[in-house]
Formats: sequence, structure tokens, C-alpha cells
Amino acid sequence: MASAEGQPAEASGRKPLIVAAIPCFNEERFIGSVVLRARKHVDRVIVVDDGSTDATAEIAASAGAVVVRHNCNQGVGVATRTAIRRAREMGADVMIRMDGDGQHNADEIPAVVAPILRGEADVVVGSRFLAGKVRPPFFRRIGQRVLTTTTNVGSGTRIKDSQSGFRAFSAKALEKMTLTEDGFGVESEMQFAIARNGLKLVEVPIAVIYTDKAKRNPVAHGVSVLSRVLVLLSLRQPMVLFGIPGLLLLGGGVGLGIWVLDIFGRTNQLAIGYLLGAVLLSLVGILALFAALMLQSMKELLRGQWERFERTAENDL
Ligand SMILES: Nc1nc2c(ncn2[C@@H]2O[C@H](COP(=O)(O)OP(=O)(O)OP(=O)(O)O)[C@@H](O)[C@H]2O)c(=O)[nH]1
Ligand SMILES: [Mg+2]
Repeated sequence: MASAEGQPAEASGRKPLIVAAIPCFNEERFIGSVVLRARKHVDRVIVVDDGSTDATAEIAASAGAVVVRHNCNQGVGVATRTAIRRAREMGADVMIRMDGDGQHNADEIPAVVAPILRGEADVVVGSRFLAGKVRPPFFRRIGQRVLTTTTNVGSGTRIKDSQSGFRAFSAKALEKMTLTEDGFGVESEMQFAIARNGLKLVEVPIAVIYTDKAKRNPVAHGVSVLSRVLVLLSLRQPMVLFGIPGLLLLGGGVGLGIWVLDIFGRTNQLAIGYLLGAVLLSLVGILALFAALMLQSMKELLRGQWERFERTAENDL
């Protein structure tokens, strides 16, 4: 087993075990061909069927996948953790995670796993925005840009496509990366986990096929992922999310207050509107600074216990 031996397969001269993991929810239309195509490039395929009400599990199994079933729908993040656990049990040297709806091209698997096999990366993200291979619909591009910028700033890692589901992980990444997000926030959370564990992250260009209409409302979906990224950011980087805006608001409030005093000194008139503005800005600034300090203290308290906390959440599945 790669992680148990602690030595990459390539270095020890054995053939690396490459496993594809496909989280699925009601993908009976596509899952059969996705599994068959993936099998051409990997040793094993794991399909995590997340409480589908259609024939996804049966079709995946007859196409040759190892199927792990959740008895109810728990979310793509939970399914990703199930896949990681199963891949670890199999002793995977590389796990490549891809979508079950045929949007990812299985023939690109070798290109996505290559940096890991060469020992150049622990995590490889297949990016839709490198080399201009794909142009998602306009509104989705805007939403993806917002999510990627927020995730990059929050996590301190820089990639072009924070929401891609086509990504590969080394045995070391599978071992170290502990994830707690249940839904689609898990893609962003990985960037936080990568930074925290000092894992090497590489992006390679991929193509994604957009034929069907978006399954979810892109605005509602974007807002829900963004809110999860902001929660992650507030717990991991409270000073960035609350401290800096708090200081700016307080500075603005104090500046405005000084200006009001200056007007009063010169004209003996109290500029009530500006004074209210100054008080409001200062109050919001103080509240934000207070939130930053509280969260920072919580972060300090949790330091060291964080891994244990995440592992507990993971084991609670
Ligand atoms: N385990 C699990 N997988 C899900 C869930 N929802 C979607 N998926 C899977 O996650 C992958 C990506 O989901 P999609 O709904 O295709 O997301 P998307 O590609 O961003 O959106 P579209 O462009 O509309 O296809 C697919 O393999 C889905 O089957 C879920 O609730 N649980
Ligand atoms: Mg899709």
C-alpha cells in the first residue's frame, strides 16, 4: 500500500495503482459510458452513488466499477470523502476524481495524472481556463471568476479554476487532506487543505463539454458555494475577512468624524448627516474588528486540535 510503505510507487519500481473516483447522483444516462471510458486509463473505478433514485448504481456495477452506495443523498463533498477513504483502502497511488455526467473527457486522464506520476505534484487540477480549451457560458464564467478569486485570496493558493471537478491526488494528498464540506464547497475547501498541508498543486488544461442545460440555478448555486467559501475564510483567515475591512471602516468613520469637528470649529454648525455616517462607519468597523478578534482567538484555541476536529467530522460519516 502506497501510504503505508511511505514510498511513491515510481520510486520503488512498482506499477502505480491509479483509481478513478466518480461521485454520482442520478447519472444513469451517462455513467455506463463514463466508467467504460475511464477504465481504459485506470486500474480501478470507484463510483460513489449518493442515494440515486435511478439505475446509476446497477449500470456502474455492470460497467465494471466498484460501487459504494450512500442510502440517502448527502452531497458531493461527503461522496468525495467516501471515495478518498475507499481509494486509501485500495492502496491507490493516484486517485483521479471526475464527473459522472460525461462532461469530462476520460482520454485526458493520463495528462491530469502525469504530474503526480512524475513526482511534480500532490494535487493536479484540470483547468477549463488554461490554454483556452473551453469557454463556459458567460454568466457561469463570471460566477466562477468570483469563486476562484475568493478561494485563491482566502487559501493563499493560486489557480485559475477553483471549481473544477476533474482533479488528481497523490497517496500523500489522500492521506493528508481532511475535508469537512458536504456540498460543492469541497472543491474550494481542497485549496485550503492543500495550503495547510504544504501539498504541491499543479494545474493542467482540460476540456469540458457543455451540451445539456445547467442542472442547477447558476446564481443560487454560485451564492451557496460562495457562502461556504466565506465561512471557510472566516474560520481560517478572520483577519483578512473581518480585520482589514474593520480597520478601513473604522478609519473612514474616524476621518469623517474629524472632518465634522473641523466644520464645527469653522462654522459652529453640526453636520448631522455626516456625523451619523461617521458614527455608523465606526460602529460597523468596531463590530468587524471585534468579530476578527473573536474568530482569531477561536482559531488559536483550535490550533493543533483542528486536524483532530476534521478527522472526527470525517469519521462521523
Ligand atoms: N455524490 C453526489 N454527487 C453529485 C451530487 N450532485 C451532483 N453530483 C455529481 O457531481 C458531478 C458534477 O455535478 P453536476 O451536477 O454535473 O455539476 P456541474 O457539472 O457543475 O453542473 P452542470 O454543468 O449543470 O452539469 C456529477 O458526477 C454529478 O453526478 C450529489 O448530491 N451527490
Ligand atoms: Mg456536470
